[in-house]
Amino acid sequence: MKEKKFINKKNIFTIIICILIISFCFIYFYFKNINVVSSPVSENGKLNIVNTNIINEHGEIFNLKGFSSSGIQWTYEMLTYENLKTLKENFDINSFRIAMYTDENGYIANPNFIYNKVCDITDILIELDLYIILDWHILNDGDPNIYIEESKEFFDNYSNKYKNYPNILYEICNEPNGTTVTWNDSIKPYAEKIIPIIRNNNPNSIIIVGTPHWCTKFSDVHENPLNFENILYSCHYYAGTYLNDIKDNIKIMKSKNLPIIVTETGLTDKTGDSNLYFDEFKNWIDYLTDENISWFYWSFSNTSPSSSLLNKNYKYGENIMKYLSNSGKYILENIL
Ligand code: IDC
Repeated sequence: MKEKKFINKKNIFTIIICILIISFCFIYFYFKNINVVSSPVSENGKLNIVNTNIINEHGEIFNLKGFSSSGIQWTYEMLTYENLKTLKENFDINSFRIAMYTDENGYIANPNFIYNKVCDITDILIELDLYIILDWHILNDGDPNIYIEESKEFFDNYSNKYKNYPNILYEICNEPNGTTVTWNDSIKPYAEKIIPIIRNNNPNSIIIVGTPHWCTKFSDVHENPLNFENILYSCHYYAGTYLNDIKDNIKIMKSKNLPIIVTETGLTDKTGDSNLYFDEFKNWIDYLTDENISWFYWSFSNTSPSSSLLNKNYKYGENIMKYLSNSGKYILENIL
């Protein structure tokens, strides 16, 4: 009887198919586990505002999405290269907002210390190729004119130092508030003094201006807008604090060619520490995405129990992904 050869045509074919399948599986699982690291600033360059959109240097619509820090006077130790890199890679953000409080032991109390911290964090974010919002975070000091001299000095120094980097957007007053703090008499005149100082160093930079009543009221703004190019008006929205007319107001702003950016939004109510309002938040983010409105989640911190991305057990130096709060997990799984 003729012995059957093991190496016949049929077997060779089967062996080749097996090798191909094994190689394919290997390549697939190898690359699946590697985060594809994005390069937002290298790819999109200097941003500009055209009508109500942010446009990249190729003329395409570009939306910023990222996290805001909490007050850096409390959280600078967690704003390290490692943590911000982990954040970028796992959440696929293209930007980060540095919240530099004026009051509450922030810039006004320790200008040199805080300025150096801001520069350290800015340098890290530049290295990570992220866009950066530098936020002059007024809050208890509801009128931006209270510290206008400090603001002039700060923005002159900072915009001069970083004038060659397309990464930076300047937010000149976080949340103006208080019954006497109006758009026409307080915020607009303040902006008209600060904007030329920044533009003198960095002529085409994007500047973000806070709006009255903690960035929720726009009627005076669209009656009397700023007369500068490349301006974004800031709107803040927290899912548990119902603002029924917010979308109507944004629509009016857009119809007058006044662009909006959401430099703070959160899953909680405006206290930053309440139940989480998942459905409301998801609807809001879907709306912002449809409308091409950029947004920043408040906040990358472990300071405020429910809105913070990390829970309070997080210790500096540990891997942030092990300490995601319920908010952090929700954002990771459902939003970004
Ligand atoms: C909160 C911080 C909290 C801090 C408090 C007071 O989460 O740790 O104690 O400020 O400084 C804002 C503000 C922002 C608030 C946030 C949540 O811009 O500073 O942060 N919020 O309350 N506007 C609406 C909500």
